[in-house]
Amino acid sequence: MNAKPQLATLNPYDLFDVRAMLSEEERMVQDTVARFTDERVLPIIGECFDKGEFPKHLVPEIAAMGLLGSSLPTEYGCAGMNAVSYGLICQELERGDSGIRSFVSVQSSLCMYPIYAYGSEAQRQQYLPKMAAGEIIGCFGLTEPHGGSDPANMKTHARRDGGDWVINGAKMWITNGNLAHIAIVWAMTDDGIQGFIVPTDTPGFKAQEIHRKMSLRASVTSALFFDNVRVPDSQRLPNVKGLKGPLGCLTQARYGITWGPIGAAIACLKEANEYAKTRILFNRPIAATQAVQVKLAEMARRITLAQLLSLQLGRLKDAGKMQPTQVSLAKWNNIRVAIDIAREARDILGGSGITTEYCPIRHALNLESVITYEGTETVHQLVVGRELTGINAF
Ligand code: TGC
Ligand code: FAD
Repeated sequence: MNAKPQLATLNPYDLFDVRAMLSEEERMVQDTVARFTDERVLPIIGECFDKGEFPKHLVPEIAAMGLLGSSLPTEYGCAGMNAVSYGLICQELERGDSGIRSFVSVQSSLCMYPIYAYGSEAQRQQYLPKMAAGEIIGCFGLTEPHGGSDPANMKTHARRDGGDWVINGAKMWITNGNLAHIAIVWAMTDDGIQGFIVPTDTPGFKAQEIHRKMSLRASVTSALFFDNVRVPDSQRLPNVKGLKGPLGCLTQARYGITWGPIGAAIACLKEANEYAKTRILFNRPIAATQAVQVKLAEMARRITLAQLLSLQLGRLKDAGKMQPTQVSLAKWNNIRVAIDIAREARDILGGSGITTEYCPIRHALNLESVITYEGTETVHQLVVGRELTGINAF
């Protein structure tokens, strides 16, 4: 007969003790980033969001913790952490704000990764150590104004001219665009899509910040314009051609993004839970009503499933077995979970929930971008549908 189970007090934000499945090193990474978020991000982020400012002064601290290109090898000045650690970094940063996690995702997965995976040894040596140190900031230009979901229909083009390439075109919705020292630019050539490392001070390059955003306000988003931007062939990423180049980077970034919104969701559940226990209506805390408890329980259920999904995805990635369709399913699921939780938490806070004094509306608004970028929810549903049916419905 089984022994009677001991009743333990559970962590309400980790009901299945996912943390116990982490290695000591992974827990240390999580604790370090959690402390950074609590001490350095949370005290300022509401105001940054209100003002529409990215807290750039935090970049050196983020770099000093090894969070930029954290999974790349130490020989390039990076931390050489595993995929689960990268996921935990994203989760703890996005518990603060999606904008901070976005900065790290773009720098790590969309700029440092392609230089590492598709670049020459000289490009790796030139850029990666300085990018890990936060001295060179990158942005990633794939999306174009006429439609981001279908990047194969690329209008930005690069023409070979002797030993140089001449780039013309435009990119839209580019994170870090006005902060960046270099842009990873994907352009159509006579030989298919290719990637270029374009220093943003190259003549003909222009970044224009996009204002009036109601989402990701603590992040810089820009349009990029290329008017006869000339770069030498040594700035081309030599080891990839075709759409699989940028899509390979997106797989890395999307993996991290499956973890990030778990952090946002936990922050919202925590805020709603604490508020509900102190908000007295009809002579009792609203947390004592069945309706509110069902809502909180539903949030915890969905967070738990998302945590288990991302952990398994991370273990698959570390084993070299992760497939893009699995990433699509997890991105779709976990962001849907987080955005629903943020909206529900906002509701539990009543009128107070509409101010940025509390986090749910900020997270809900941010997650409107997160559910759109790196492939919209529909795109990821169609990727899973294509896997199931073998029919391309795009
Ligand atoms: P498809 O025929 O499926 O594939 C073309 C080639 O690419 C390969 N491939 C992949 N490789 C690596 N990872 C993946 N996820 C891959 N998916 C496909 C594929 O094997 C093939 O290779 P080859 O050798 O046969 O040529 O291409 P498709 O045109 O049918 O693609 C369809 C679709 C819709 C899935 C794709 O176009 C797509 O993912 N669209 C969404 C675009 C997107 O996500 N853009 C994001 C821009 S970056 C961004 O949003 C940054 S926000 C960051 C932040 O602030 O945090
Ligand atoms: P569209 O592709 O025009 O989609 C419009 C609608 O059509 C969506 O609902 C979509 O789901 C739907 N749709 C598309 N295809 C189909 C179909 N076949 N069937 C049914 N419905 C379909 N891009 C970068 O390259 N670099 C960045 O750093 C970057 N950062 C971003 C930051 C922010 C804050 C935002 C909002 C976006 C960012 N993006 C970036 C762009 C992002 O990747 C695109 O917004 C996204 O891929 C969608 O493209 P789109 O906005 O052109 O929408």
